[in-house]
Amino acid sequence: MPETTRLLWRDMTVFNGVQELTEPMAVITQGDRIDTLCPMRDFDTALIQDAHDAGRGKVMTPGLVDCHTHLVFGGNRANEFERRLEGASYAEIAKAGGGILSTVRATREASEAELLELALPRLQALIDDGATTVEIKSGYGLNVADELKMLRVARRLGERLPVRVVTTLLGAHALPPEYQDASKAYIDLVCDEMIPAAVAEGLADAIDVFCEKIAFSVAQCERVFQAAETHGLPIKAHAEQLSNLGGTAMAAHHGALSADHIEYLDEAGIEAMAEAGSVAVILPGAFHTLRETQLPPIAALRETGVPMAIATDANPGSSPLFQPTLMLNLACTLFRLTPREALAGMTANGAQALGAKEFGRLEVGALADLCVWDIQRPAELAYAVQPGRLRQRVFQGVMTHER
Ligand code: DI6
Ligand code: FE
Repeated sequence: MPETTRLLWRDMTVFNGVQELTEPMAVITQGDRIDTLCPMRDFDTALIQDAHDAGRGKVMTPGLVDCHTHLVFGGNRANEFERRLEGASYAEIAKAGGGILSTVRATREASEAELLELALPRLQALIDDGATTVEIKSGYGLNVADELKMLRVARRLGERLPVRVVTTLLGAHALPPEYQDASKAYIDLVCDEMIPAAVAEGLADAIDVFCEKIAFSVAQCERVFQAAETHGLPIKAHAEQLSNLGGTAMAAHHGALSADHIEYLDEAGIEAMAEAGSVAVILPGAFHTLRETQLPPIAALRETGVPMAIATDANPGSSPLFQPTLMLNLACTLFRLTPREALAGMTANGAQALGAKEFGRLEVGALADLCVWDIQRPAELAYAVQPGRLRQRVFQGVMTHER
């Protein structure tokens, strides 16, 4: 088969990123785009001309979009996992210099080449489970050189594997030890040096912050957003994960693409998100791993019409889970999303959380990122946790996986 070609599927059950289409469909890709998406009863056999017959009668979805990950890191935190089993909390471990800071030490020690080798199998795991777009954050370097090192690794990952990598600078993730009691000076560093340096090298597609008692205040995060705005970069926030500080509302007022976690989000925050058109990125893997009990306000988000995305939050501490379809299941079982909402959360709404319109949906003209699954109905993807159901994966019109 040529690199990109004309691929044809018939009698497909299609989840288009928003909903399951009611009729069996024909789908044709041409080059890197979706060329035809039509009900079988309108299918014209002339369309078969020159097309490679890629199969029929299966479930097709957009390629999955994992819009929130921390895939690049050194070391692991199995020891903290064990400590939490003995009763220590995530916040306690963080305050005692573990948590994010323990990964910072390991990440600073690792070279760019080492970090790349460590991250490749993690990214491959996401790809093997259907991801075609993966956002990767920095945030374990916490100085200019090491944050840029992480972002360079993220860019290289996207060159090494057939996946779209979107990068986010998360300099304001935690206060590094050398800035103890000098958080203002650290925020100055993020705003005045880190962001400009990342921009100069073209390494950041967006800017993120961790707005939390164990991280940075609303006012500090707002300064970071102002610096991002100066450089024309979109923003997003880890907010309302462990407490309600109001970071989400502030981020929404600055036009944030998304607010992520948001277990403790209140009415005012939801209203602000609705007004700004921000996406609520919910992260059931972190909720599960940390055994949180405060549920994100799903019903209110749904009623207010705030789009919900779902992501792995894949990271060494709060979500060492590298399986996108597991998140579909957890979003339904833990957060009571419907399978349709969960799937939209990892396709169209995941793309929206990245400010993207060209992927995450199956529609004519969209990029041909798609997955064909060995199941009967789209809901099965959320219902069962069962690796190995990915039959075909197409990235930008190229078949990268077929079995
Ligand atoms: N919230 C998270 O879930 C990740 N970062 C953040 O601000 C966790 C990062 C870690 O524990 O290493
Ligand atoms: Fe995160």
